[in-house]
Amino acid sequence: MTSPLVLVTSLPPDENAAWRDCLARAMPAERILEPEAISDAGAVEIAIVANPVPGWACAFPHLRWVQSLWAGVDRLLRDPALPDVPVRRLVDPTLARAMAEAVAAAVLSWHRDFPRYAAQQRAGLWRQHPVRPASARRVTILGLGEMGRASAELLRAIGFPVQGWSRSGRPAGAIPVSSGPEGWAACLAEADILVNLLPLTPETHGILDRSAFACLPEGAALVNFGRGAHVVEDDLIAALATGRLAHAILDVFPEEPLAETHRLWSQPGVTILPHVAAPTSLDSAAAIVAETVAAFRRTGQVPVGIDRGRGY
Ligand code: NDP
Ligand code: OXD
Repeated sequence: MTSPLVLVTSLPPDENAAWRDCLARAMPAERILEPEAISDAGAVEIAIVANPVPGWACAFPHLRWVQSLWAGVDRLLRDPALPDVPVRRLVDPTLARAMAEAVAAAVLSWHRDFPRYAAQQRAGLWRQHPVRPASARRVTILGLGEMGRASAELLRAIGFPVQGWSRSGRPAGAIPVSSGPEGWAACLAEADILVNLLPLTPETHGILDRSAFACLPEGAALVNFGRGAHVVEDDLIAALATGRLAHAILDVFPEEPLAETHRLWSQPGVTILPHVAAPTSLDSAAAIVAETVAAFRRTGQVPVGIDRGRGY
C-alpha cells in the first residue's frame, strides 16, 4: 500500500473538507488524510498544503516534496522549519485566466472613471467626463509570469499599450519586456496604470515605495494583486496625498483579513478587495495535483520545485 498524502491547511473546516473531497475525487486510488488522521507520520512522503501553520512539517520527517495549492509560496517559504525538499506551487491556466479577468476589470474600471462616478452617485451628482481611448492609457505590468502574461495579453486585446517588467526580461510574445534596475525607472515612467503581479521575495519586498511612486507619471493608478508587502503603506498614502497616485486598487495586504480599524478602509483614492483577484479553482487545481502525484507514483521521481534561492 502506498503512503497517504497529508493535506495540511489552516482553512476553515468546511473549506478544508471541500479540498479533501475534491482531491479525493481527482485521485481515487490515493488516501488523502488530515494530519490528525495519520497513524504513521514517518511514512508520509507528499504533503499538499494551503497556508499551513509554520512548523507543520516537523511532524513528517520523511517528506519528499510539498505541493502548494496556492500560486504564491512566500508564506510557505518563510517557515524556518520547512524541510529542504522540492516545493511545487500551483500553476493553473484557470487561475491565470481568472487573474487576467480581474486585472482587466480593475484597469477598465479606473480607465472608464467608475470610482469617480461612484463618488458622484453618493453625492447625487450627474456629470459626464471625457472618455480617453484605451490606446492612450499605458499599462505596465510588474511580473510577467503565469499571471502577468495572461493579464498583459487580455489588456492588449482590449487595446491598451502594455509593457512588462521581469527579472530576466524573457520575451513574452508581443508584449515589450524590460528587466532589472535599468528597465525599472523607464517602465514606471510610462505607467499610467501600474499593475503589480510580482511574487513576494526578499528582492521584491517593499519594492513599491516612495522612490518607485516618484517615477510614475502624475495621476497614475496602482493595481496591486501581488502581495501586500510589496507596497510600503506610508509611501502609498503619501503618494495618494500628493496626487502622484490618483487611485490604488488593492486586493492583498500584509495581514489578511484587513483589520476592521485599518486606515486603508477609509483612505480616499483606495479601492479594497478582499483577496479575490484569482481564487483557486478546486477542480482544476485538484486535477493538476493529481497529475503530478500520478507521475511520481509511476516514475518514483520527485517533481521539480520552485527555485528556493530566488524565492519563487
Ligand atoms: P510566476 O513565478 O509565474 O511569475 C513571476 C514573475 O515575476 C516572473 O515574470 C518573474 O521574472 C518576475 N519576478 C520575480 N522576481 C523578480 C524580481 N526580483 N524582479 C523582477 N521581476 C521579478 O508567478 P505567477 O505569475 O504565477 O504569480 C505571481 C504572484 O501573483 C504570486 O506569487 C502571488 O503573490 C500573486 N497571486 C495573487 C493572487 C490573488 O488572488 N491576488 C492569486 C494568484 C497569485 P522571470 O520571468 O524573469 O522569472
Ligand atoms: C495565490 C493566491 O497565491 O491566492 O494562489 O494569492
